[in-house]
Formats: sequence, structure tokens, C-alpha cells
Amino acid sequence: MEKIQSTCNYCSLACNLDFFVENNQITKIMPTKQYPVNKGFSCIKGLSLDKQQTSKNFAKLPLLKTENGKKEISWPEAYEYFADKLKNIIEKHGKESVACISTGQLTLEEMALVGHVFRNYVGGQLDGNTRLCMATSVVAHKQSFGFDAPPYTLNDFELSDTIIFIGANPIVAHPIIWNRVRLNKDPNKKIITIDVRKSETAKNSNYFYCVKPKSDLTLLYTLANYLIEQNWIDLHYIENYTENFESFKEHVKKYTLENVENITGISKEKVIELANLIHNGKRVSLWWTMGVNQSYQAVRTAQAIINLAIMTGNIGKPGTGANSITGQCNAMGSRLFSNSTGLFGGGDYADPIKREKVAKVLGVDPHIFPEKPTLPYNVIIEKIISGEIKALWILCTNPRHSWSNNHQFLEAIKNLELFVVEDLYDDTDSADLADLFLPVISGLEKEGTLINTERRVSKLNPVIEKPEDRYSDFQVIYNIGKALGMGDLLKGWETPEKVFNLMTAVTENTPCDMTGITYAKLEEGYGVQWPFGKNQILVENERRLYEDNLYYTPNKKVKFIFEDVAENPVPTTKEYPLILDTGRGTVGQWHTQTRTREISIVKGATSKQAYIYISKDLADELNISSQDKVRVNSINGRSSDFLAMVTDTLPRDVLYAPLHYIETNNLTLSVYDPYSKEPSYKYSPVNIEKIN
Ligand SMILES: Nc1nc2c(c(=O)[nH]1)N[C@H]1C(S)=C(S)[C@@H](COP(=O)(O)OP(=O)(O)OC[C@H]3O[C@@H](n4cnc5c(=O)[nH]c(N)nc54)[C@H](O)[C@@H]3O)O[C@H]1N2
Ligand SMILES: Nc1nc2c(c(=O)[nH]1)N[C@H]1C(S)=C(S)[C@@H](COP(=O)(O)OP(=O)(O)OC[C@H]3O[C@@H](n4cnc5c(=O)[nH]c(N)nc54)[C@H](O)[C@@H]3O)O[C@H]1N2
Ligand code: SF4
Ligand SMILES: [Mo]
Repeated sequence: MEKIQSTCNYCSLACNLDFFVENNQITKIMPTKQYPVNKGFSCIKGLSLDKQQTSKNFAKLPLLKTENGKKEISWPEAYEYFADKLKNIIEKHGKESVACISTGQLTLEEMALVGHVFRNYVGGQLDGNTRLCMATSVVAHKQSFGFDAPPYTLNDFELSDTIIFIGANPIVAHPIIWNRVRLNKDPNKKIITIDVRKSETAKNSNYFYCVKPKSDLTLLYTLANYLIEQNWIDLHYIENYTENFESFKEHVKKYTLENVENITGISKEKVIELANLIHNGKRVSLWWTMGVNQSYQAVRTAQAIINLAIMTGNIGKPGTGANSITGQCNAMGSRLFSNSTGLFGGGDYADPIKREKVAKVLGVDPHIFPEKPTLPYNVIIEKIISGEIKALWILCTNPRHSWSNNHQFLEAIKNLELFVVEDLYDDTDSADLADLFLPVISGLEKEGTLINTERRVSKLNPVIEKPEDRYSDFQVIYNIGKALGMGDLLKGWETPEKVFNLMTAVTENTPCDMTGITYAKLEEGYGVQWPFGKNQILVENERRLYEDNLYYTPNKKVKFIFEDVAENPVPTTKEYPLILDTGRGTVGQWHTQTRTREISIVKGATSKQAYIYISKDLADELNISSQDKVRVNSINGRSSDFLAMVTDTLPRDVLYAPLHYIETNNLTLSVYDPYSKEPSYKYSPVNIEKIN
């Protein structure tokens, strides 16, 4: 029996697992004991990774939509069809008329390759599903820190004495994070959760602040104002390492304790209690996820968290930080190496020096690089609807289900001349609509790297050998490039390792320097966090940023960024008086459930039908009991039916639906943060009625 260590490619922890293999079959999966992320623990999804493409006879050859349904075609035929169609559309309508949407769940090498093919060569638009997820944090980091560089290491969970979760539910979404919190040995540690509902994490926290949906910004500014008034701030840190504090101080003066309860639902006394917790903590860490990122004023909310950390000096030290937790296994890798919103390695397209440098490493002319960032996801969809974009290729994402206001995606697809879906499964909600479907193998059979939430690069190793006639995303993207006629432009891009070496080379002397990381180094089995330069010696495998108090801004200072609290663009009305909150449902369910439906224990333990949580108060008023059928009507004009689940975890006016069912995003809105263009998935005005 052979033991092969590899990385779980579900969530952003990117845990490592030991796969025991006999005759090309996985016989057992165990969490890797010595891996610094998961330390011998993992969740059900990782332990069930062997259940991929096994539950049904999924397509193994490309499928082409014809008048008589879908027919299998050979790979050469598929590549030729794709390339001819795409070239033809570009000839007729220009390169702006083709788009691609990728994901944070492909490997770094696959992301880079698709960025090279679709941006450098084709010249089309390329955005990621990370727009639905991490775009807010990216913009917040870039503006405040000067680079998309989250400060922490996961060990900070074990070192912090005051752990504040804002819009994050790690017990469900990041169980290994919760485990790291449990490994924190401080008997007096305080766990604090700020959420709009009493989530699983809130229930297990020492303090829970039930904030009104999307009022976090008011709460955070009020807290800042109170901390400043009490002089509970770190003046030395502010004076030496930050910029713009005086204006911030002026700005927050209008956020007073007198008004706070009205807007946030949290009483003055509770806000003072929270301020005291922050003041009395020696090592305060603030952690946020989608409850912050998915909002109509998300970037400024994330920055209000950063402001709290920097004004109290809680950054760059063990157990501290303003820390954004990512979602997908390679969210960090896709942010830096997809060539979609910035050049490979995090550079600006408009920077001629960076263009020269990257071009030299890649051995190309800098003019092949895009001139500006891609159109964001929402604009790509809008331009499909308006007929300006005619072709769409999606890889490793399922937008018919996951896109906000997902009926809009269905409507958009009808306008396309070419819709290509690349997925493990030919029966996803998006694959069903494809003109051309390209089947790929799972992460168990391929090689590459993933960058996790704490900037740790880890290796995905082939655990079992792939059948000869099946292909990885890397191979499919490469062959598409070849069919499109890239020729010499694909030289040096032939294998994941070569691409990894190109990508690390472009990071030389950048904040995310990875020039010291090689496949051989990663084979040692601990992963390596960036930055890690060529001549660096790894003394400690847990490293945080900003320990030297220097940031990546031109003057090396971290910036206070703020703005007035904005009006909600689509508030509740008399007709739609309730707020629909959405998010993760259970540890076992992953997003659109294409993968986790294969885990029989998850399938058996979770509802087949879409369900929605409703507070006991409202349920009593409307005479609704658990398991009743209800119809939820959204202000977006659409309705979905659910099973009701009566709960004591919600305020009267808030409903909660897991995103794992397509019914949920039928109700969400086309509302986005103005800076990050991330959808505001967690606030949709709705009403509810009983229908049986
Ligand atoms: N089992 C499982 N794990 C996953 C995933 C999965 O699909 N299944 N997906 C992964 C991905 S890609 C991501 S991005 C992460 C997401 O991880 P999380 O962000 O932790 O998960 P969510 O459930 O989307 O949202 C977190 C909380 O935000 C709260 N919230 C909503 N609105 C507000 C608000 O206005 N203010 C505050 N303070 N809170 C609010 C919600 O009630 C919810 O409890 O999970 C990752 N892990
Ligand atoms: N209402 C609501 N909607 C949300 C959210 C929310 O909180 N509320 N959260 C948003 C967030 S944070 C995210 S990240 C998105 C996620 O949304 P999606 O990315 O659409 O969700 P997934 O189910 O992860 O889709 C991944 C697809 O890729 C396929 N796949 C898996 N592995 C591979 C592979 O190796 N190669 C290829 N080619 N395909 C593969 C899977 O079968 C699946 O069809 O959802 C967003 N939607
Ligand atoms: S916590 Fe995340 S990375 Fe770890 S096993 Fe579970 S899904 Fe995989
Ligand atoms: Mo996500």
C-alpha cells in the first residue's frame, strides 16, 4: 500500500490528507498529522474526496448540443469546433465579444494558463467566480495595505485572546479554523461573533452581537468613535505607521452611542461592552468573511475592520490582525495569477516596468498583455444580455445556480452564439445549457498548487493515475490554446511545473515573492507561505505580515479609508418587508452540491428539497410550522418554494436560506458593491406565504 500526501481542493484551508492507495484505488484517507494547517484533523468533505465522479456514469467525452440532443464527439473535434467558433465570432464582432469565467477552485497553474490563453492571446474578458466571494477583500487590501496581502497566519487563532468573527460562520464554513480556535489554550480567551442571526458559531461564542443586516458599518464607526473618545487607541502606532487618522477621527464623530441602537439593533451598553472587550484584549484579532464581503457597501465595511485593528495597534503581532478569510481552495492563487484584474503576480496593467519584467520572464512582447483589467462578472452578464458578448466559456463554476439573481444568467445564455462549459459533471445546472461540454478529471488525478487563506502554497499531487483518454483542466486549456493557433506562445507552458516556475519568477521582489518555492520544496510536505524569496531560509513555517510595521503603499504606511454610510439601494418595502439572508447550510454541502451530492452520508443527512429558516415569532403570526410548504416572493419579481424550518436563531424580520439550492439565488438581487462589484447576496427584500 502506498501513502501519498495531497491537498483537499474544497475550501480555503487547503488541508493536507494522506491517501492510502492500492492498485490505483484509494483505500483510506487520513488527515496529515504534521501539516501545519489541519494538524491531523479534517472535515467530512476532505475525508470523502475519493467520491468524485463515481456515483453515476458521467460523460467522459466532450458533448456537442445538436438539434437531436447532445452527442459525444472526439477531443480533436471538440478543440477544432471551439477554436473555429471562437475565431469566427472574433472576426465578426471583435475580441471584446468573447468572455470566460473561471474560479478559485482550479490550480494556480491552470489559472495562469487560462489567463495566458484567454487574455494574452485571445484578448477576451476573463473574470473569476472569486468576484462573488473575495473581490471586496482584494480591493480593501489594495487600497489600505497597498497590496492584496492578508496579514495573518492560522496560528493567530491559537495565540489571540480576543477573537472577533464578523459575518463569518467557521463552524460550518471553515471547521478547521474552529478547531484551531479550540486548540487555543488561553483559559480566558473571548470568542465574539457579530452576525445577523445566531449562527452555529454565534451559539458557541462567549459573546454574540445580533446586528441588523448591513448595519455593520455604523456599528464599526461607532465603536471606533467610542474607542477614540476613551483614548483606548495606540497613538504610537497611529503616528508612526498609519496615514489619514485625523480625518478618520473627524469622520466617525457623527457615529454616536445615542443613535447606534436604532440603526444596528445593538444597544449602547452592548457597544460599550464590545469596546471594553477590544480595549482589554492583549491580542485582539478580527476575522471577516461573506457577511461583510457580500454587501452594497462591502469594501468600506472591510476597511472599517482594518481601521479598528490599526488604530488599536492590533496588527503585525502574534494573535492579532484584520483578517479576511477566503472561501475556495485557491482563492489566493486565483487573485494573484489569473491575469484578469492585474498582471501575473499582482501587478498593474498600466505599469510599464512591471509589463517589461513579466514579459521578459515569459519571453514575450509586453504588448500582448491586456491594457486594462477585465470587465467584472456583472458587466459580462449585462453585455451578454445586450448582445455585445457572443461567446462564453466557463470553467469550474456553476453560475446558473450560484449567480446572484440567477434567472438573469439563464436569460443571458439564450443570447449567446457559443456557450462552453468545462466541468467534472455533464449534468450541472450550467452544463445542461452548454453548446459544448468539456469533461475533466478531478483533483485526485492531477498535479498543481493551491494557495490557501493564510498565503500558504501547497501541492496537489496525483493520488491515482488518470485513464489515458481523460484529461485535466490544464491539458484541456493547453489544447484549446494550441487549437487557437498559439504556437510558440505556448513554449514553456507545457507542464504545471513549468508554469509554476514562470509564475514564481514573475514574483521576484514583489510583496508576494515566491521565488524560493519550488515543487521540490513543496514535496517536503508542509507548504510554504509567501513571501518566500530565493535566498531566504525557512526558520518558521508560520509567518505573518507587517511585523516590521511597513506596508506596501508608496509611503509604507497603512491608510485609514472611510466613507459615509450609504443608503441601501434596494431597501425593504411594505410589500417586501422581510430580509432574505443567504449562505452556507451544513459542513457537508459544498455550494451548488455537484460534488458533495456524491458523498452518501451527506446526501442522506441533508434535505433534498430547498428549505428556508423562519423565526418562531413570524411563523406563529403566519401560522407556519416546520415542514410546511412556503412561497417566498422577492422584490426582484421572482418566487421560489421552500420547506419551512422554524428556528429560534433569527430575528423576526430575517429569513435564512442556504445557497446550496438553486431556488435561493432565484430571489437574490442584481446589487453590487460600487468598488468591488461583489454581489450583495445577503440582503434581498422578500415576503413569505404558506402554500399548502
Ligand atoms: N460546508 C461548506 N463550507 C464552505 C463553503 C460551502 O459551500 N460549504 N464555501 C466556501 C466559500 S467559497 C466561502 S466564501 C466561505 C464562506 O464562509 P462564511 O462567510 O463564513 O459563510 P456564509 O454562510 O456565507 O456567511 C457567514 C455569515 O454571514 C452572516 N451575515 C449575513 N449578513 C450579514 C451582515 O450584514 N452582517 C454580519 N455581521 N453578518 C452577516 C450570515 O448570517 C452567515 O452566518 O465558506 C467556504 N466553506
Ligand atoms: N445566495 C448566495 N449565493 C452565493 C453565495 C452566497 O453566500 N449566497 N456565495 C458565493 C460564493 S462565496 C461563491 S465562491 C460561489 C460559488 O459558486 P460556484 O463556483 O458556481 O459553485 P460550485 O458548486 O463550487 O461550482 C464549481 C463547479 O465546478 C465543478 N468542478 C469541481 N471541480 C472541478 C475541476 O477540477 N475542474 C472543473 N472544470 N470543474 C470542476 C463542479 O462540479 C461545479 O459545477 O457562490 C456564490 N453564490
Ligand atoms: S476544512 Fe476545507 S480543506 Fe479541510 S478537509 Fe474540510 S473542506 Fe477540505
Ligand atoms: Mo466563496
